[in-house]
Order: sequence, then C-alpha cells, then structure tokens
Amino acid sequence: MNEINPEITKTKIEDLGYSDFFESNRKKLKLHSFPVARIVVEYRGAYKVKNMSGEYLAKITGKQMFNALSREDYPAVGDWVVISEADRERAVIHGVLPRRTIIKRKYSGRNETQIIATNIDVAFIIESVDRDYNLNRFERYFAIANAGGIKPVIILNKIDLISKEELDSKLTQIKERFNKVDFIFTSTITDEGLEKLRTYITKGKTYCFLGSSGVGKSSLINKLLGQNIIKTEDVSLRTGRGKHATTNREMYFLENGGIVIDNPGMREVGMTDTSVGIDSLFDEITILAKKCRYADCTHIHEPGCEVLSALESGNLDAGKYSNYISLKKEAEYYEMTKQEKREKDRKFGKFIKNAKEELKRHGY
Ligand SMILES: Nc1nc2c(ncn2[C@@H]2O[C@H](COP(=O)(O)OP(=O)(O)O)[C@@H](O)[C@H]2O)c(=O)[nH]1
Ligand SMILES: [Mg+2]
Ligand SMILES: [Zn+2]
Repeated sequence: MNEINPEITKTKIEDLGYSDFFESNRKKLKLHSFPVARIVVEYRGAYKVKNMSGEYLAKITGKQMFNALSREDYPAVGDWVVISEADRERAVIHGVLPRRTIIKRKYSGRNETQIIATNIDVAFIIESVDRDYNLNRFERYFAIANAGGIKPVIILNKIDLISKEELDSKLTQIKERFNKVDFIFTSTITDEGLEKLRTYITKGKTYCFLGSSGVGKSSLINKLLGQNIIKTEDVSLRTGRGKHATTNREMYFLENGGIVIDNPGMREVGMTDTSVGIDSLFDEITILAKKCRYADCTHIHEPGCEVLSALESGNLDAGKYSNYISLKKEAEYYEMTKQEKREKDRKFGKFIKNAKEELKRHGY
C-alpha cells in the first residue's frame, strides 16, 4: 500500500465535509481504527458511501451492532459512518458518528420521524412563483431547519414566469414577513440569481435543497453542477416512468468545493420536535407572550393576553399568528412522546455498549 501523506489526506476528507467535530467523536467512541466515510446516497437497504479511497456500496451488518431501535438510528444521507472495506467496491457500515445537525420531519399520520439529511450547514428552502408559492410553507420549513440548528435561506425559483411588478410585490411580502432570512430569486431559464446562489456556497460546507416536488430543486443543482446530471421532472415523465421512480436522496460535489443534497418528492412537511425552533422563529410573538397575564397563556382565549391584543390592534400579522398556533399544536402533540424517547435513548446507550464489546471480541 502507498504511504498517504497525512496532510493531503486531511484536506481531502475535509473537502467531503469532515471536521474536528466528527474526528473527536470518533476518538471518543474508540472507533479510530476504522476508516470513516460519508453517506452520499440512500437506497432501499443499502447506501453509497464515499471517502478518500473512493466510493463503496455499503450495507449495515451485524444484528447486534445495528440493532437499530428506530429509523433515526439508521444512517442517512450526510452522515459520517465508520466502515470496513469488504473489497474495492463494497463496504460494511459499523456505526454512525454523532450528528452535528439534522433535518427531520414527521411521517404523515404516523408517530415516527424520517431523517431527511444530516450534518447540514444551510437549508435552501425552495418555492416556485407559480402554483407553489405560499408564505406559510416557508415558515414550516424554517421550523424544521431551526429545530435542527440549521440556517435556512429562501430560494424563490421560476421568476421568469412572472412580471417585474409581480416579482416586486413578492419581494416586499417576503421582506416584511421574514426580515431576518436571506433570500435569492432564481430562474434556471434565464439564469438570473444563479451567480448569487453560487456565492452562497463555500468549500467543504453542506447544503440541503428542500421544497415541494416540481419547484426546480434538481434543475438548480444541475445548473450548479454545470451539467444535467440529475433527471428533472420533464425528463423522467418522457421516459414514461413515475416521476420519482429513479430519484434517490443524493449528495453532489460541486467544482467550487460545495456539497449539495437533492431531495426527491417532498409532498408535505410535518413537524418534529420543533418547540425550540418555533420559538426562535416567532421571536415577535415570544416577546409579546412574556407580558401575558398568565405564565402558561396559550394565546388563544385568555384574558390579559398580549398576543391577542396585538392581533386585535393590527400590530401582529394575522397569518403569522395562525401559523404560530397551528405549529405550536403540532409540536405539542409531538411532545407527548418525550417519555418514550427517553426510554429509547436509554436503550440506545446500552446498545452502543454492547456494540463496543462486540467490536472488541472481533479484535478491533
Ligand atoms: N419556467 C421555469 N421552469 C423551471 C425552472 N426551474 C425548473 N423548471 C421546470 O420545473 C419542472 C420541475 O423541475 P425539477 O428540477 O424536476 O423540480 P424538483 O422536483 O424540485 O427537482 C421541470 O419541468 C423544470 O424544467 C425555472 O426557473 N423556470
Ligand atoms: Mg428533483
Ligand atoms: Zn397570551
């Protein structure tokens, strides 16, 4: 085997998004004898992982090791995992390193969450100016991003479809409602805004594209890649296959060193454990709420409620208020399973302990 210059190795793995955060956890968990790799695609029951040595098709093995207690314990796109190489094309995943950030959502109708992506720096929340445009939807995605500790940035796409006047009015609405969030207006037809989007993306950082299907996520990423690598809606329709039949959640590496993740079909956004996210998102309401007569005011019917009086006097936007209430309700519902979660965490700790013993037995 060739000697690898540690300096070069270090810069290379950082290009994939690796950092001291992951390295110190790898050491802490005594997993430093394993190579690390990043999950770049998630298939049904398998993953594509990438590191300095190349790409591998990887599977989880060892019942004991990956006796996952919930979907959240499984690797997701963006994760750093420890692997062992089976051969030049295949690898075995032994464990997931602790996540720095996470984007997750609730399954519709089920009390379970789905991890969309992990170890993300910025979430681009995309809507298109046509049928998809909805300010409340932005707010829902912000809650998801904020809850995961991720900075959201608005992308409004397909601006070629509307007049300058319509665009100006949307710009005013967005500025008024989300004065603290950055936004970019784009078109993959006229290339407007693409330069601004590019300057947002820096080397070694990971960006997740979120939004309903059809808004142009894949088209935008193709533009960033400089070639049509990802199938967009039209193309897959022409092949006669289902719209999302061939798309997986996948990570792409840009020439400027940025790392982007495309997401297939996001039909709806649900809430996860976002109570913290909601509060930071609606600071305006939180500040008012501090002055409510009752500390446990729900801001729905209580006398002496500052939120309601601001709403009546017109100082608080009605759309913002109703969105706040519905988000809060969803989050509260989700909170009910906290106890269950604690139990799960306890079991997970035990599972890690067993896994380590197993590793030792196998001479790692
Ligand atoms: N007019 C217009 N159409 C676009 C733009 N960006 C994407 N589209 C079209 O919108 C459709 C959906 O795009 P796609 O990238 O597959 O959306 P995704 O589902 O979010 O990945 C395709 O037909 C694209 O050609 C744009 O900026 N302007
Ligand atoms: Mg797509
Ligand atoms: Zn109140």
